[in-house]
Amino acid sequence: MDAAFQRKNAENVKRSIYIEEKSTIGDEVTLIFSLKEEVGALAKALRLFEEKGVNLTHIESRPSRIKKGQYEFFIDLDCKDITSLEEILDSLQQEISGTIHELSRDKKKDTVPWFPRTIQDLDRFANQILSYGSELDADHPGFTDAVYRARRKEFADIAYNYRHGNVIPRVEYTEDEIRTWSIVYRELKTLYPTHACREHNRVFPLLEQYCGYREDNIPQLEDVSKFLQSCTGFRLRPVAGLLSSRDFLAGLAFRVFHSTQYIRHGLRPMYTPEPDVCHELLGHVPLFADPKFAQFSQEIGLASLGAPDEYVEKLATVYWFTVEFGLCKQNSEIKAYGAGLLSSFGELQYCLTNEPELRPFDPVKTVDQKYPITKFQPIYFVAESFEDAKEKVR
Ligand code: HBI
Ligand code: NLE
Ligand code: FE
Repeated sequence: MDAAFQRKNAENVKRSIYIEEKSTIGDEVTLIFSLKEEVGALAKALRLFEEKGVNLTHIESRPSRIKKGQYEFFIDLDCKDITSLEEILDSLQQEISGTIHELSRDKKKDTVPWFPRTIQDLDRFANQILSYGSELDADHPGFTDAVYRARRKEFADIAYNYRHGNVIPRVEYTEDEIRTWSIVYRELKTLYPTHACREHNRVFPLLEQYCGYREDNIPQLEDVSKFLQSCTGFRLRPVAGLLSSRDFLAGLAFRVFHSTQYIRHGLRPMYTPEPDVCHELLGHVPLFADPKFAQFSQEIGLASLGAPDEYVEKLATVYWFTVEFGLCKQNSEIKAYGAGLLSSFGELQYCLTNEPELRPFDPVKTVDQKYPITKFQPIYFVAESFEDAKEKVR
């Protein structure tokens, strides 16, 4: 920003004319000004633009709702020369005593990122999957397993074809897949009573009762989604793999949880870096059935809608250290409530040993903490309660 512009800008702010940051010359500018209703007022105003050779590309008028007897003019113009524009704005204000509100001098910069406004809009980004997905990364145990890869593609296709409102297709899981599930289920169930938070332990028996949670059965997303809807209004939506943080968090704003349907490779049941059906159903689902936790999750989602990238990244970090890897205090003990812990019998054990570092959850500090995504976390943040975490994040 050059000094002259900065000065001008400061003056304009004092005169209650709001001018956005200067941008490359040649951009479209949008502004609103209001004029007293009198013969020739608009013509006089427009002449100012004409004199400076500024081309107006759009003009609309409406009666002012705030100032009786005044009209507001909404105009777009092509601004080739920033100094001319400054002079026009000055004249407009001084000679015609109009009030000016400049909306935008740089459309690109001001543009709010697209975000879903309705739950149906979530159909738009279901196909934008990052790194993992049906194309596995080279260090994945399933990378060289052709059968596993083909299977992953089947799951990806279900997700790609899914539209909001559809019944989530049921999947017949193979013997191998059920064997992997059994191992994960059995190991985790022995840890939950001592390692999981009380909310998780409260809901788990209901999932066994109503949703087919059993050692020898992988529950169906459709059944679980219906159950969740009856508890907190959260629903599941099948997804082929990792979504961007922005897309993923946007789902939460509508109480939609994007859920994978495939299962981890049988070679490494203890821990996988990518979400799979064990992670979603055993880690996330029990907590989304809890009203306080559901509210906390939705609020993170709502805050992300239309937010700038840096802001979304911070929210994703909060999400990571709470919803994914959070620990909390319960009756002077520390318990796991993060889904990444509750679905990995390796990390669930590890997180309550002396090995990792524990810090109090404080969004101001937590948002800037870096974290690894393919190994056990070196640092966990401990929340006082979901309520407390929610208040702090707010
Ligand atoms: N995508 N499908 C899916 N599942 C997740 O759990 C997930 C995601 N994208 C990003 C993400 N989680 C978080 O780690 C944050 O970036 C929001
Ligand atoms: N590490 C978790 C697990 O093995 O279940 C998955 C984490 C997904 C973010
Ligand atoms: Fe997760």
